[in-house]
Amino acid sequence: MRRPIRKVSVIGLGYIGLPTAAMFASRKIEVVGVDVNAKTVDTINRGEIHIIEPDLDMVVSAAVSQGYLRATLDPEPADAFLIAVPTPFKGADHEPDLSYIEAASKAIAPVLEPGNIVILESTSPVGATEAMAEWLAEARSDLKFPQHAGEEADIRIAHCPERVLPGKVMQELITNDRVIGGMTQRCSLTAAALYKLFVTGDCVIASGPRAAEMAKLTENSFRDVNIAFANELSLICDELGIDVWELIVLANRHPRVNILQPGPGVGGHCIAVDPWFIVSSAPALSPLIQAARGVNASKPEWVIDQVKSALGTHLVANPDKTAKDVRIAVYGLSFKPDIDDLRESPALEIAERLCAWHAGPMSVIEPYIDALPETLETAQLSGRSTNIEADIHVMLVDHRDFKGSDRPRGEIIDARGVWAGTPQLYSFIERRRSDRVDT
Ligand code: SAJ
Repeated sequence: MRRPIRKVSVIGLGYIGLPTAAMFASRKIEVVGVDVNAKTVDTINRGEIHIIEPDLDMVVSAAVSQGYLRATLDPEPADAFLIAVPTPFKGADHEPDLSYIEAASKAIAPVLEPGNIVILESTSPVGATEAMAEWLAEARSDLKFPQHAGEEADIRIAHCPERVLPGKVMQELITNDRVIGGMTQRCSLTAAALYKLFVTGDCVIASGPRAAEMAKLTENSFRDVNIAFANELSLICDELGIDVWELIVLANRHPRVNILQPGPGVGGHCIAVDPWFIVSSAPALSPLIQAARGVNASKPEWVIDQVKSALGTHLVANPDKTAKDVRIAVYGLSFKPDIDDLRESPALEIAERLCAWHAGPMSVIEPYIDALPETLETAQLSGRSTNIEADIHVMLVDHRDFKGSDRPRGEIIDARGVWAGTPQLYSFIERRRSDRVDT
């Protein structure tokens, strides 16, 4: 039984759920968002947002004022349920934590009706959609589910992983292709019809949820492994006295080479997490993925060591000074350029560890925040000006505001290549980056 989609319920109103809910609502579909956080629910019902994502505020405000979007703490009946809750890992073995998916499944089970579709959007380890289907079936023995009834099921179930880039979510939600892994063919077709309400990209139907789960994990692991290659090159180049930014520009002139950019480490809530979901499913078969995680996770330590050695060099050259007299300037705290998101940020980790270690004054230049986190309370926030007097300059995030800024005087630790090379090389790098990276 397939019924028309009149009402969509989105469970989890975070970085993925809220933009997705707003997108359906902008297409004049009734959307009810469900979240466990009362403050989030209130904020959205006022037409405001609790996260930063370009253009999201306008779409939410319009959708709420026109009556297409509202938020609630308690699930209610709908035609389609989209689950967009966190899937972190737990413990030293990085085991995936499916407790949020389990809780969301148990929360919606009582309101499910024949003809509904339930779609898992959260990035998940292989097998999570089947686990979700079982939690739902256990809670609703009166309904038929696809793992037992196939196409005769009352409820359709699919995995459709979110794949949007923070900072470009409202655009990529529409234009990106969607991978859809239904538990049956009809589950996939129902999910595809739902996304086609706003997606202009292709809805690509996978053989099932396991392939769709693995596809998403593979995309982020691909990026992690490639960034690790760039980060490893940066260490090798430092040892050999070669400018890694120049090296990458040169090597990328080959038609089949496209090396990504080194940095202070890999941050965010996806790329540093998702590879572990593959590793936990096949630990003995994933040495490359594990090694890449190791390379990227150790990069902050390497940057800190560079700062420590720059401080040593500065003190040798200035024997009248002690560490207390040495001024350090840190450029950028967010996990990647041009956003305010500090969660899982290697730049923030480096700044915090330097702040705890350094006896002298520290400035932080971060145009995207108004106040420093408590962990940096002894540092001074300096807005967006790069005209900072300091003895050691540590470039961590290549925000737009920093690019093209003059190389300051003093010791330089440039983890992003902002002050790298000659002006000609710099503008060439910029051209190549805008062609190839993060687009
Ligand atoms: N980074 C580098 N060098 C690079 C590119 C990125 O060091 O050349 C760093 C960034 O600075 C950042 C981290 O990697 O710290 C991750 O940034 P990102 O822009 O690569 O990715 P995310 O985490 O913002 O979003 C990723 C995207 N995945 C892919 O591009 C394959 C996005 O499409 C996913 O939807 C998202 O993960 C997710 O939610 O899974």
